[in-house]
Amino acid sequence: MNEIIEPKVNVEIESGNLKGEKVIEITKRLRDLENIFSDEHIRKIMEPNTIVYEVQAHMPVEEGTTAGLFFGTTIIHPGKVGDEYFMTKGHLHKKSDRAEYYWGIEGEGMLLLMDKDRNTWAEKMHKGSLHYIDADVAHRTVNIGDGKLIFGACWPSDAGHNYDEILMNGFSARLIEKDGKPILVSEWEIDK
Ligand code: PAN
Ligand code: ZN
Repeated sequence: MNEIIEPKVNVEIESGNLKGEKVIEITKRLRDLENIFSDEHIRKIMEPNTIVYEVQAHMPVEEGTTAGLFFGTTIIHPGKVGDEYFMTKGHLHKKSDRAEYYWGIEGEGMLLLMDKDRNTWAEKMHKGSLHYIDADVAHRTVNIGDGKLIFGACWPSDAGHNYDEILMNGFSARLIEKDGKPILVSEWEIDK
């Protein structure tokens, strides 16, 4: 039967906000982010309910399905733990041959990338920036601005997330604010 139907889900282009079927929402607060920031002592004395980031994702197929795609929006709130900017946990994909696209929607940020040899570098994120994240490259996003950082993402539905590797060994560099500016500092240079 020939039929013309409404889309089942809509993305508000200006904000990345997703509305419709099969959209999930995740909120990460300071209390959920143990051992992510360099200064655990400061994180623990901050208000634990502070929202660090929120994710919405349109998941039309079950996680793990081959040949499907997921589409998501992440909002990182402005803030710092000590001199380290609010950021995502960061991960590798469980399937090491699965890549991903990110694109900037609003705000100012950095995409922290780390390859298998633990070389870490950062790409600037802003409205309209496009980032191809190669397979087997760890990725984390950092809000370096005064307002929200919002970005979109699209990744294969069978990519999966490996958080353990980053929780155990971290990235080899962190983005911190020094003299009012973001700098990328190697882990061994950070005073604990
Ligand atoms: C993104 C991330 C999202 C949140 O959708 O999952 O920005 O970051 P964490 O997953 O590191 O908490 C993505 O990269 N999906 O694969
Ligand atoms: Zn990813």
